[in-house]
Amino acid sequence: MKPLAAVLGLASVANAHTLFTTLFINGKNQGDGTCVRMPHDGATANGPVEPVTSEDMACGRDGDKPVAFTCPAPRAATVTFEFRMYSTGEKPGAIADGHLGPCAVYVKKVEDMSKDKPAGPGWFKIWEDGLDAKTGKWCVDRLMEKNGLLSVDLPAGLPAGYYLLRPEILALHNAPAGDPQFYTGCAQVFVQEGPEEDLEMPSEKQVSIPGYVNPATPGLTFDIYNKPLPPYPMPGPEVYIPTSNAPAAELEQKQGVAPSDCLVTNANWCGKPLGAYGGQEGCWAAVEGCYSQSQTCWDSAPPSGDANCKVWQDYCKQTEAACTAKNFEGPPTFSGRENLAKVPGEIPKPWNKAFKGVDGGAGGETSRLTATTGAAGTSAAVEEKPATPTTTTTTLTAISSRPTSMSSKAAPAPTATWAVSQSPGGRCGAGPGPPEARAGGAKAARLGSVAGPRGRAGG
Ligand SMILES: [Cu+2]
Repeated sequence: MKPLAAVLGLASVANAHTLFTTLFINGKNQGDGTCVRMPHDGATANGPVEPVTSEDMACGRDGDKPVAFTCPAPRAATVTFEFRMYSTGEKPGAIADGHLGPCAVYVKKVEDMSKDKPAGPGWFKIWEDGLDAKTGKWCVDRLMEKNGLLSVDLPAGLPAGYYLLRPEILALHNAPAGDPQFYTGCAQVFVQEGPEEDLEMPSEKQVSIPGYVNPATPGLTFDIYNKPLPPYPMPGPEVYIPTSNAPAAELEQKQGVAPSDCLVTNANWCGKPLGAYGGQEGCWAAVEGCYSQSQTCWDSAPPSGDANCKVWQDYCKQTEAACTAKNFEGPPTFSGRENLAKVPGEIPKPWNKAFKGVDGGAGGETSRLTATTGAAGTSAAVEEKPATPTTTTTTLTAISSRPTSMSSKAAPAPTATWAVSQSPGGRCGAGPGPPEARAGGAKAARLGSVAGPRGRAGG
């Protein structure tokens, strides 16, 4: 009989999973939830996607709904994905203990960010990390060491344009019981410059999501509690790094551009300046307009948080107070400060670099990162990170062949209202772990004390 506290503690930990919330481009924080598609329901947002054949596998639950902003990225930028156990980052933690398994990053080029479906063909994998046979450590172990921050270099061979970037974690703690747990979401990114030619993608390197894995895929049924561990069969296609010797071309971003005059943003919402006014009527109209924007902010705030909706609401209160005090000239100067969740650690350099073959990372049995042959210059350019051949850069301004929806207007923010509840809910399953892990002991009990409601056992 196990100590009750340990069992409950483990169950609580297991109920907290992970969620991709925040994107960094060349180390710069884009803002919590900015350019990120994530589930709308805060109560279950950090739960796994299921089943593995569902369309939600592409960009997670609600991943078919575009967000208003698409973040611009220079050619060959380093992008970093932040995974949080608690969606708003109000408590530390990247992913629940024991959720061991591989990670990967997939990319899909889209023509129209507001309309193209993420589910379906056109995905390829630009990075992966599995099991290090020497140390027995998984990608998730490395991700936890790096505080949930996963960095990859975008290939210099990506033509300029719109991309969905899809980091994926596969937690295998319950896999032998038929419950492999995928955690994923998508970032909307605009690559500003790239080779002036179409993306060349060999058919064997691209996959459909869903479709690229099924419940019987060996990497999804793998028993991580086996000793010794056999080599891990990475699911999905081989890594593919597009390369090109074509001259570079810049493209102008038309879709998803964040307005330049936002006083404050929250995820994909922008607080627009209140127009100048004088007189009682104008004052109260401004207050009303301010609260109306505020409502849009709350309604659109994703599980990653609403801190800047509060900042904006304070501004509305300030405006209202001025009207009440009969100071009818306005608006008041906005003095709120944009509020970002604390970044949990240093932005890591990419590890397990695909560009150099097996290198300074997992390596080991599962690594099959072969540098793409040819175009060695491109590889080097990525490694050193400067060399965009500016002498040959041309600027493509007209995007005449694109549909009319390529307007510069941002897509409307989702209008659905959802609870920004942060209780780490959802089913997880403690898994048929080894006895020592199940017993948990002091560590599990201690984690349990901070990890959430104790009574909620996983399914
Ligand atoms: Cu979990």
